[in-house]
Amino acid sequence: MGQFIDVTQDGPVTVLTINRPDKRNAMSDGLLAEIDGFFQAPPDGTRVVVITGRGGHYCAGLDLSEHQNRDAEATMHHSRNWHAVMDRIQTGGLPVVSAMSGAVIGGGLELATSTHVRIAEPSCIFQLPEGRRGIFVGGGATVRVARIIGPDRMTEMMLTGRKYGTEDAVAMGLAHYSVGEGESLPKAMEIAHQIAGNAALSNYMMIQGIARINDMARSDGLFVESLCAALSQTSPDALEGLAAFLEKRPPQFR
Ligand code: 1HE
Repeated sequence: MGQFIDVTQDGPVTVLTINRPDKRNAMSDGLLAEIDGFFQAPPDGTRVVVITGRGGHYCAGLDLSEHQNRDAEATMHHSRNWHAVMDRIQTGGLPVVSAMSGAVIGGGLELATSTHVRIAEPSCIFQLPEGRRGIFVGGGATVRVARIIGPDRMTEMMLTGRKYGTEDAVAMGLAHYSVGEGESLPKAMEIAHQIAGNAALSNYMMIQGIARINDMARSDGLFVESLCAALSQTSPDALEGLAAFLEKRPPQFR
């Protein structure tokens, strides 16, 4: 619990709810610090995290009322801090599922694309309106959003400031699931529990490995894939997973 986030646990799944509905869950420095604190020390027993927003919006991006007061040096540090927090979410080792409605705008889209499974309701608005605000992205979109939809499409998205709806977002990969109104959190919980049933080391390798390998040269990536395979396939969970399959029973991982 914090001033801007609520945290609840359902077995191995911990739900982080952004709780600034009066500001459409805009990302103030205080909110970013609380999200960072959560991921630095997730509650004991957490195997998967779900992020959602209260009040019909996921996150309306950078808190623009705070942005007005920063000089260039402070803005640079602010952007680098966003990068550190978003990196911690993406490659901290825990799978993170986003249950999204309403605004997934600017920094909200940067947050979403740091998470691994994204579920969108019909009310979702995916937008990068920075050009209309006289600013630029700074929370990692040029890397994460551009790698999902491509730099060409991201340039067009930013130049026009267009709003993509859920079906387009799924087609482009900004979201992975389209669900009905009010269904994103139940679907996120279902998927999160399913992911929590995987071997923890396999999940860790997926979170740590795939995005990093995508940054590497082909030969380096293939070598690191072999290292990931060597570590996971010689773990106790691999013995259990393979035995469970052959014995036609569900696996019991650590
Ligand atoms: C905010 C913010 C915000 C709402 N910072 N206060 N993000 C944006 O450019 C998105 C700006 N927000 C919007 O486009 C709209 O607010 C929404 C489409 C999300 C929702 O519309 P609506 O009609 O439901 O609400 P509203 O009346 O516009 O806003 C309600 C309140 O939330 C209002 O405050 P109030 O005190 O007048 O009640 C708004 O000022 C406040 N609010 N969004 C601050 N973003 C790391 S760099 C990333 C760069 C970016 O993220 S740029 C994109 C920023």
